[in-house]
Amino acid sequence: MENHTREPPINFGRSLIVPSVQQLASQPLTRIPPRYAHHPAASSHDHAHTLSVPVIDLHCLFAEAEANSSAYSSELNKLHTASKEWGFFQVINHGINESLLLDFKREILNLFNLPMEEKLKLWQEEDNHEGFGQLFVVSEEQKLDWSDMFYITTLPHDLRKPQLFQKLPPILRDKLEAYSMEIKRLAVAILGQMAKALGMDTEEMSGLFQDGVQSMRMNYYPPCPQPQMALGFSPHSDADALTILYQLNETPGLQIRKDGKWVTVQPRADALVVNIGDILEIVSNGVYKSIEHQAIVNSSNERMSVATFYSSNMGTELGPARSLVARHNVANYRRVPLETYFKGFFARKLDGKSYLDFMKLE
Ligand SMILES: O=C(O)CCC(=O)C(=O)O
Repeated sequence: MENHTREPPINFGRSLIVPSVQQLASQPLTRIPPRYAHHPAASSHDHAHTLSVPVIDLHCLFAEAEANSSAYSSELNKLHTASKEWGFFQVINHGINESLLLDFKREILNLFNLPMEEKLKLWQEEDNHEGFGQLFVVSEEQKLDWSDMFYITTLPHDLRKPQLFQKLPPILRDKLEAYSMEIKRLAVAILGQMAKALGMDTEEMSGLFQDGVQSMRMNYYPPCPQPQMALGFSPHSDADALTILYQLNETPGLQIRKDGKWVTVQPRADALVVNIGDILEIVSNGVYKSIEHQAIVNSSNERMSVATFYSSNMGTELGPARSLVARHNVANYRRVPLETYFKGFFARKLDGKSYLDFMKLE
């Protein structure tokens, strides 16, 4: 007889439960509690640079790919340079329907505006970090970020936590489902172009990412009475392959570390922000770089964003692409099962790019 018992979904990690910053910030505060006060000298407000991150026109890239025109080669080259030198870029003409983006945005606003008793039903549990809360909190002494987030694994379906999905407001669930599929399509298409730019076997790239792990992190940064002392999101690089960030309003806050300086990414209503994560740095054998980024806060405006993380298929080994190792005659990173890699990432406090050092070979 067949055994119909379902395996429980993999548990990638947990995070200590912390209070809601949105609720804290709704009180008349003039100072922030000490646990949110980071190093005052680390102010990135005053010295942020105004360089613009590269903008890639995806229509040009996708529509001209077959024709291999000079417009295509020049856009592919722009993508390659942005991925090598910036690790971050904005994409325009991405093909995601504007009404879906607006509907999804409205539902995320509604999610963060639910009454606290409803939010508590969606709060993280002690043994798993999905739901409302903060990630990477491993000690009671650790400084906290001035933000709340809602984290959820969306793909593949068998990694989802059905109890969490069922508790989501139905319209949000529908919009999240549609957005998740669109973002997966976009991520796979961008990775396909990157394979070409890297000189990597395109089938190897599509094989690694056809059924990838996708999760989303919705971020809410309330206004902060001491913005120079606080951080919305501590500096980190992403563990995934490709992150696609939708900045839900026009309040700037995202900063990336470029040549040792913090550069603010100005939100553009017509663009999504894409960044290289540690997995793609490894798969590209170090040609593309994951870049440290952070979010700062301000005293007058709330800010919201949703980051969608896309990684390789479960059950695969993470390591440099074999077609690139053959081309470069060297493997610059070790190989580990993807699951081991993720569990190690979520078990730590976020600390810049330090987790990647463990994967590097001398
Ligand atoms: O809100 C932002 O701009 C940054 C978000 C981010 O880095 C993340 O969710 O990983």
